[in-house]
Amino acid sequence: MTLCENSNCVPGFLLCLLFGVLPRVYSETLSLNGKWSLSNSNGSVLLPAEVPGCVHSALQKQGYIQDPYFRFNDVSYRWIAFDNWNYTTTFTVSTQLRSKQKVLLVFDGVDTIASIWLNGIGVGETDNMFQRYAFSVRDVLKDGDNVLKVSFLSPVLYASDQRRAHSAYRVPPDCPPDVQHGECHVNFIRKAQSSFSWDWGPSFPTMGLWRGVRLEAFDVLQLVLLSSVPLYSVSSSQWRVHVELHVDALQTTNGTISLSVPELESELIFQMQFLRGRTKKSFDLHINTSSEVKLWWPNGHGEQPSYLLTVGGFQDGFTILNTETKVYFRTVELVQEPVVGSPGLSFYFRINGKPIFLKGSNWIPAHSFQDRVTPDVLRDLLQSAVDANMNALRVWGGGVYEHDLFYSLCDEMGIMVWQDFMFACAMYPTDEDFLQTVREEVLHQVQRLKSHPSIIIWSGNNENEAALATNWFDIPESEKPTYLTDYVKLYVDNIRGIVQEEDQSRPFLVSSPTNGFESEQEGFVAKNPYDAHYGDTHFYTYTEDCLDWRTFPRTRFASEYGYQSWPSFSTLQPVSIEEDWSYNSPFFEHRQHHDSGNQQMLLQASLHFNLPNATDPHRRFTDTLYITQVMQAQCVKAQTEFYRRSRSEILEGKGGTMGALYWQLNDVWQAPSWSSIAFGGKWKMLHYFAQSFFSALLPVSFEDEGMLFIYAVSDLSHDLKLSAVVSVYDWSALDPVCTRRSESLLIPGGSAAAIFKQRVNPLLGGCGRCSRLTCLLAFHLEDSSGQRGPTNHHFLSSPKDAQGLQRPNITASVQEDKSLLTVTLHSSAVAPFVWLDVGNIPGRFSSNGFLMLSANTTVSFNAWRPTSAAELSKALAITSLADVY
Ligand code: BMA
Repeated sequence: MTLCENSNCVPGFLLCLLFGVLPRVYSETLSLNGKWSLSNSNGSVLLPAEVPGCVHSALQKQGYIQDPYFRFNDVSYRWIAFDNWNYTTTFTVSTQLRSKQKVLLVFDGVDTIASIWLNGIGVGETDNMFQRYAFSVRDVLKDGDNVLKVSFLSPVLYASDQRRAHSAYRVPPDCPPDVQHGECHVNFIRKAQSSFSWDWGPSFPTMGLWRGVRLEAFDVLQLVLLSSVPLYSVSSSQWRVHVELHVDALQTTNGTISLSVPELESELIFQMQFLRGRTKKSFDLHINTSSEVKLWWPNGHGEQPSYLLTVGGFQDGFTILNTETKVYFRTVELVQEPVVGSPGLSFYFRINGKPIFLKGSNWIPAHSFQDRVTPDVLRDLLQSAVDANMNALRVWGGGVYEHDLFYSLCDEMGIMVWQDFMFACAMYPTDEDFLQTVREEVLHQVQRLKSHPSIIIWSGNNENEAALATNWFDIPESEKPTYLTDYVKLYVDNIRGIVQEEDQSRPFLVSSPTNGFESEQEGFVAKNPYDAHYGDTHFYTYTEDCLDWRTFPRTRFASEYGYQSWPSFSTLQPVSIEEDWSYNSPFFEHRQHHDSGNQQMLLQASLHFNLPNATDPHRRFTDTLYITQVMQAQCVKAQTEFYRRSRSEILEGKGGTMGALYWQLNDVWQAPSWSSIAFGGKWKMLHYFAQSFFSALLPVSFEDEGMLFIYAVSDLSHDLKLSAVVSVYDWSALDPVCTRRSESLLIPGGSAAAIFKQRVNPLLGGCGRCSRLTCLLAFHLEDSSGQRGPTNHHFLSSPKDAQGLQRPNITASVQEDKSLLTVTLHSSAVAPFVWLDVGNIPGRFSSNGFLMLSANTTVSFNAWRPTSAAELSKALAITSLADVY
């Protein structure tokens, strides 16, 4: 029964005074985190182990194994995941805790197949890394020592047993490609799919208690979960916060509940009855229409204000519930509607009614051993995303549903999250046991995460629609219906069903890439899920010239694309020895998990750059690492700029691109990959480039049959009158040969338009003795107040053909003023891709990998630990393109 609603009735704190509400201890918690002991199946290994943690981390910490990431250890330590392991701890409980009516043994994450024994009695079993488990144990606890044992089965053997038991038909793929040195049948176990190896990662099938363990004891009732999802009604122009309380009541309990957002003067107080057992109660707290609700915006589009929602519950003068949570207000729509001049449908996100271009990348697990993903690791990576002007990340479906902190940080930083469910690049079984564990996983994750405004979409899987449609696994045509039925059963009937029941506040997409509504029309598996007229696309090519924009799909939304590079020497050095330091070493072969990846990088680089040929082998080696990063940065830049300039154009029915999420942001270990941030946090050249190519205002160039175009791309909310300024430089001189300026043009906020158009030959002809081989272009946008946005450049030929490009003999001096470290560079010539490397001093430069067009440039270094000008100066190495020739 509702006593009153909104602010014109009795506020909660007054209610406390009126009813004389007192806090009473109804619940007790005992953390079981910390030191446990760990043993293998025959008892030959016995050691202390940290919880949360995993077997590999414990073995390394106790000196049983070396760093698993060192050299070939991923293969040397395969045996670990073939054994069964026991985690054991002994604890005592207070009489106060034991006197409670109910005691739960709670595991926030068990990896993965385990049976749980308390004082020798089996209390539960687990089979899903992505669930939370709670077992009732009150009657098993005793005075004195209690012994808790968690027995893990080898995930590799379990997966292969499950595969064997599934005799009716194959569920491919059986095994990963040999080049990945991985384990088989990962699709039969609900565990991070990349933990059995991936094309960027090692095989470490972990086992352990990867999140917290505790006892929760209580009388009367316990709040199991609180969620709050703001919903906006267009018809009444009113917000309401949909609040759900999941309560475990030990007896039927009557109470007075209060919900309030004090800052918005909104409150709801009512009588409530909780029936015995676990129940979910839902309430709508209507927000006063007179209150001005401040909205949550993606990074670059506004602030991320939050409000506090407080929840109280009182019974007979005692507090039975007392908690608070943050609420952020925003709406999200995925717009798929007819497009003028196109046979397809649009595909873009509207946040708070505003169409937003998603700029960002794809997130993979930050470590093979999740216990090492510390708050600092998460914070640094997400801050790096924001610092590169990203507003979105896709949590890819082959890893894990991330830690709570990940999403809280995304909320605070304005990073929109495209959240996949954890299924990737495979078919999956759909027997009842498998479906049941998936249903519980999905329910748990949606309930855990739905209050986060950062999550703007749920997506069923990674590339499984495409895998079926384009037959990755050579499934005979006659057997295809079985797999189609399984596909719909898993992602549509089960996962989508649960998500839509639990969360109406954001869209659900069955797969990525997909044609969205069009895929649904075609029975959820479209003939061509990569169709650029619909939905999102993933696009990879390694052989075609990455600087030729004609090769890119003019898609509605690019959710994956990318090129590999090697990390810097300082990232590789700790996990290798001298004999590994050459591009063709066995170590370099071993670390490369993508077939022919090392050759593809050089092939792509050689299209535009001379490959390093220094006589000193170590120099040639580090130069080669450098050139792979130059190539990757240029390739992803070219493709991203193509997507950004395509936002306002529909050509031959295609375009209107509204998202560019390159593959991939981060790394799981020190290896070649598509990442822009190397393992350990060091920015590759690509990440520095992303700062520019994702900036809110960007000039983009391209040529079409000899015509040079410059587009102004704006993600701003307001219109700007801009002109483009194009300077022609000679490769052999530091001052521009000539400069051209376009007429000024009104560029509406949230659009891209051609601002400069001229044929290249007359442009050069009017500019001294310039030719395509001797000159290059630099350009920027200006309004009446001066330059707006970054300077960009346009090569008129491949840099390897450039005439006049010289070694620039760059000299540097490092200064320290208070705590600000700056590096001043002096160059004698135009220098492309100037790369400053300070080895393993952690931190980043304000700019790096840049084109140096003036004699002097100063950049600052933001150090992530205390350092000095002297240390920096000693470590500093500078490379530019001509230095590697
Ligand atoms: C896509 C991703 C990943 C993979 C990447 C690079 O397929 O979804 O599975 O790592 O491309 O190959």
